[in-house]
Amino acid sequence: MSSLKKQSGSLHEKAGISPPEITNSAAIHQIQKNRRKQPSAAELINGILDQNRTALSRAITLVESTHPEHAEKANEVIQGCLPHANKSIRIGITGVPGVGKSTFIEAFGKFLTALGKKVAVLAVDPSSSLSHGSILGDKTRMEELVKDENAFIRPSASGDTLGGVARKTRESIILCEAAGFDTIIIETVGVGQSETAVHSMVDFFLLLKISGAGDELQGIKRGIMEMADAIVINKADGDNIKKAQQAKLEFNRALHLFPPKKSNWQPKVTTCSAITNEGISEIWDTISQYFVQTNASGFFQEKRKDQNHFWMMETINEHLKSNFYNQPGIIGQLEQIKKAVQNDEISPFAAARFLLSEYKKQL
Ligand SMILES: Nc1nc2c(ncn2[C@@H]2O[C@H](COP(=O)(O)OP(=O)(O)O)[C@@H](O)[C@H]2O)c(=O)[nH]1
Ligand SMILES: [Mg+2]
Repeated sequence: MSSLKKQSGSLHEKAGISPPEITNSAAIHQIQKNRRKQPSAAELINGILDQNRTALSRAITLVESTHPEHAEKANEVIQGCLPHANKSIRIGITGVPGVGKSTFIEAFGKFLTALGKKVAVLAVDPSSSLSHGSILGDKTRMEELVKDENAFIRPSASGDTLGGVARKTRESIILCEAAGFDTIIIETVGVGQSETAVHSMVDFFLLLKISGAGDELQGIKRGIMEMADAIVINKADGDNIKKAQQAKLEFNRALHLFPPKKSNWQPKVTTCSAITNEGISEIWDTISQYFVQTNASGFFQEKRKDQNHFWMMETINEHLKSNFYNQPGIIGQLEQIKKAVQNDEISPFAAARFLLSEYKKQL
């Protein structure tokens, strides 16, 4: 750099030798080389179908990328994997922080790999953008599952809207299935709307609870109870066993008050301990029963079709919404129109119609 050459001082030890460049050209060269080495979509697809975990990880990173350039390649990879997907069962697990989700997934995951299953664990946690995914922080709780060659654990996509995180997770499910994982576990925290998003991408939805101070049903969102195909009362060990049994009775009673599900499945309540493994195999029995029943009735396939339809509509809605709000013509007028609505100068409907017509003009 010429500006540096002109400088004199202690940095110039020998005359005639130019100072090192501020940026290391060797490093740049290496980075460029690596970039060139980025696998093509076809290479990624082949890698995934060969059950290569590096290819799977890379493809998921591509799916999670917000870079517009990556979107096209990600689509190509997903499209190539799609014919090989769909051959798995997808289980959603939710519950408030501290209920034992990660510990449960470690125990349950190990149980499944011991049965010869290939288990992929993904997370939907839009609140984790700062901590880079709850599962990553929890990997210590999944110490053995992380090392298991029949398990694949991926922390949640970070820094996005719930819709964005959910889409990425759905696409990652396809990639994991194409890579030969037959059991997909999606973890989500029991806050916000993320349960609904997860419910609409899994076949079986499991709500994890712990027994509390007596009134078990207090504070539980009715909508979540209605979504659950099983309620599992965790930490049923030591002094907790009796309380857990009591909670089981209460939940069973409450569940019977709900109208029958479209699946005709009567949700089950069980207790377990993710620490002692007590009750883990019974949970798998319940899930297996569910699959036998819903496969026989045709509900299983029907639900997946509905979910595909739902996600197509969701993706369109998300896209249209962000497209609308990001139009320069809308950005410029939105605040002003909002104020006019607040001051009763224009009706909310007329305001909306006006903005939509402004939007159409720009298309
Ligand atoms: N006694 C007991 N403790 C448990 C059980 N499952 C989880 N824990 C403990 O509960 C705490 C929270 O567990 P964690 O898996 O991180 O919960 P998460 O936030 O839902 O993922 C940890 O200290 C676990 O060791 C269980 O079955 N029995
Ligand atoms: Mg956790």
